[in-house]
Amino acid sequence: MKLQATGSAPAGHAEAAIHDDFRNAVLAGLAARPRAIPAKFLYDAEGSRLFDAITRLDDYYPTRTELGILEACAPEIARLAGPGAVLVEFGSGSSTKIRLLLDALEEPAAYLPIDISGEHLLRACRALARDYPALTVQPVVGDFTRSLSLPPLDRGRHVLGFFPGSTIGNFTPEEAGQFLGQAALTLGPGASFVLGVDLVKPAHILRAAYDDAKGVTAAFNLNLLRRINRELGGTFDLARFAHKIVWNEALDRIEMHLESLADQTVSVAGTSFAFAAGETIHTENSYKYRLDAFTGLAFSAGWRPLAHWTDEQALFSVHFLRRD
Ligand code: SAH
Ligand code: AVI
Repeated sequence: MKLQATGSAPAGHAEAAIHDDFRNAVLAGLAARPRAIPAKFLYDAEGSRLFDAITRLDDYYPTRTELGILEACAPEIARLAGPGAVLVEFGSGSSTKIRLLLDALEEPAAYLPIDISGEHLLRACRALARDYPALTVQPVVGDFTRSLSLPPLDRGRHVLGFFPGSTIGNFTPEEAGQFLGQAALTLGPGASFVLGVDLVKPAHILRAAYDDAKGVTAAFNLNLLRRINRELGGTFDLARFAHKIVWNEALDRIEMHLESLADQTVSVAGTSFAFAAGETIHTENSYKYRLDAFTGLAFSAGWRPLAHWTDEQALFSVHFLRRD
């Protein structure tokens, strides 16, 4: 097993930085109008577990659809990437999808998964290192929207970035463009980048996926309040907030909110926040793209779109980009 404890910063240091960022974002986000907390904070250990449960729901089409596309296009990705590649994954979660690429690629050299959910990341990497004993696995606990110190990439090898799950859809298009530009710098000249991007589709499919019949997405959203209570001394009563989704057709995005069910006052880290009944905290955007809009965005950020694949119903897409 070659699981290397890396990231130039020790994991404890990264966790402390994430905690400070969480505190500042929650206090600022609850004071703002409209109230909003960045979606990256949905992922503590329990949030990652609940997200995994979402991916197994019949209502949540993105995971199984993307896995189907990746299974079909993995040989082509392997051909485009060539042998001995170094893989860098953004928001790797349980590191499930990377297995399809690892199985198809010729002698991948190393795997650097980056995730903000540290405990979950390290557990996933232990399992992966057991199953791929020849692979060097170097987990990096951190926030990929901040400047990250990655272990040095072997520039003699082809670098292949991987950003599946349509996590890029949790950025605004402007932020997505900035992320793609930054990733081009991080991955370096000649690098390739494989991304999963969810597509615009009829509203009823989206509503079922983000307000599933079993209530798992509701639990995922409400877990943010439980995290605030535990980590920031919050006093949220989870029974007095409800999961709410909005399909914002003008902006092609699903919004997740937590709606106050009553007039109430909540305290976080010693600061009080008054909520009126019906007022919401905006907790996530999930943008859906049209194919040409996404390839245009990637091109503007310095990437050449070389190929893309979709499923038969055009629910989801996988893109292969290259930079000069
Ligand atoms: N790639 C997996 C998981 C997607 S869920 C899949 O396709 O199924 C989104 C993942 O990105 C979570 O594991 C979450 O912890 C991570 N994540 C979200 N925002 C992040 C950020 N700013 N920095 C690092 N990781 C982040
Ligand atoms: C990780 N991300 C792309 C998921 C999505 O679909 O936007 C997170 C999620 N939110 C609710 N369900 C799943």
